[in-house]
Amino acid sequence: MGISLPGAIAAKLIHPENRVMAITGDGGFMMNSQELETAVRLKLNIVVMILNDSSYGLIKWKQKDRFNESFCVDFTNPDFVMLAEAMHAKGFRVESTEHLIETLEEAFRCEGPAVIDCPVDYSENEKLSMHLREVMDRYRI
Ligand SMILES: Cc1ncc(C[n+]2csc(CCOP(=O)(O)OP(=O)(O)O)c2C)c(N)n1
Repeated sequence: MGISLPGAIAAKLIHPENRVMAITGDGGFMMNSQELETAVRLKLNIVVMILNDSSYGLIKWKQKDRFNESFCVDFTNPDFVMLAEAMHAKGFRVESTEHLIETLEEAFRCEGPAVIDCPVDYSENEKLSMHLREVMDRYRI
């Protein structure tokens, strides 16, 4: 956790000719969000997409899978668009699935770092767990 933004900065410094995008959970982004300042100062054209579920989604998924409930994994987030703009980066919000590609293209056209707030529904993972359990039961794995 926390590596995606600094990792993207390092990748862009080493390969400036390549397009670089960090994909990070909201919890992971908030661990090192101050590094946006580095990306702005170095004028790095990187895109940071934040998968926003206002929780430590992976841990919540595991807790629910094992204990049928979750504990101490939900939190509130800043407005990521406003946070990006306050740090002199560009901020975007994905409003619908259809809107994702055009938002990405616009973010990659920006000068300097761009942050995309992308809401996600982690409950899809619980459906995946149920499906996997059915498959394992069926084949007695
Ligand atoms: C430094 C560090 N602390 C804790 C963990 C354990 N951990 C793995 S995933 C995770 C939650 C990640 O939450 P988030 O970044 O919001 O992503 P999501 O799971 O919601 O997609 C945690 C706490 C870790 N991998 N690294």
